[in-house]
Amino acid sequence: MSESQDHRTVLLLGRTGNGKSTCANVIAGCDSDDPEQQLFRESETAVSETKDIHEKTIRIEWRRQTYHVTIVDTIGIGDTALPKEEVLKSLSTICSKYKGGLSSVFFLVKGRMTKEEADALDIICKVLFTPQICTVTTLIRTNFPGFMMPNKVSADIAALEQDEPGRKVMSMVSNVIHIDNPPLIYPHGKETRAQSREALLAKIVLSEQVYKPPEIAEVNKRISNYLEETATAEEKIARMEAERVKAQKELEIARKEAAANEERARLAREEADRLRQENALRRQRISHTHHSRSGCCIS
Ligand SMILES: Nc1nc2c(ncn2[C@@H]2O[C@H](COP(=O)(O)OP(=O)(O)O)[C@@H](O)[C@H]2O)c(=O)[nH]1
Ligand SMILES: [Mg+2]
Repeated sequence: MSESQDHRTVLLLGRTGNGKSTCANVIAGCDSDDPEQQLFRESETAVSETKDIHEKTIRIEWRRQTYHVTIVDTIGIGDTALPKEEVLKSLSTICSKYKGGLSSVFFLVKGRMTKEEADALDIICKVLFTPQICTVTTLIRTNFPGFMMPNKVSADIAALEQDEPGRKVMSMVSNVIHIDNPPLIYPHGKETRAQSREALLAKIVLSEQVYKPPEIAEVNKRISNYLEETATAEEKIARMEAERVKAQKELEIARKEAAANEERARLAREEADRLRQENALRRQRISHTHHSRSGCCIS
């Protein structure tokens, strides 16, 4: 499907548990806390409910205009270290599925930004896409109850710029949106989600740029190269670790041998002392007997 005047495609990226599926439901205006009724399955556990790519195209009315928004929910990235084979392969299908282009990429982060999250976005931008994707990428700060308060929002942005992962992500996005999508059972959950939705829809609808992903063949080649490079780096780390463990074991063996040698030397010294004392005692006894005998003769 190619982007037309009334069509938008939104890609949601982020770590598992950062609120991608919830955000997808909020964009879609799906107000249900019954998992069976939800368009995208929200999960209370840290286990990813989205193993692959889930998409839904929704008809949305916004300021008296109708839009068709394709919402693309994805597998978690940056959950552990860098995105690995499974994650990259799963996400690579985006390049063939959305050849028409992506109008918005939402990178969801809650709380402190981790190095793994920042690195994961970096790899995705470089390996799957191209740096131009930044022009349509927005950092979405979820779980941010103060999102309607400008001073809280600017304080959060200033805090993000304080450490390396935050700075890295800020250099890869074109803007930041703060939202809060609490569970619907929370007091004011529904109203809070509706306010978040306004901010998200404005961004989606008003986004006029479209990012066209590279050809899938090129992406697959880049994934293979990346996996090869990282495998070599990982092998190097594993080899260094094995060498460190071996050296530590050798040191331990040498230490134990030295301790055993010292113990043997101590026992030998003790034995020598004991023998010396025995000999001295024996000599004393012999001399005593000799003197006694001589004394007997005199009397
Ligand atoms: N309070 C609050 N909870 C959220 C928010 N976004 C998601 N959640 C909760 O966080 C959990 C994980 O959300 P989910 O959308 O499944 O995360 P995903 O793994 O990124 O798809 C769920 O229990 C949601 O109800 C938010 O903005 N505020
Ligand atoms: Mg999910």
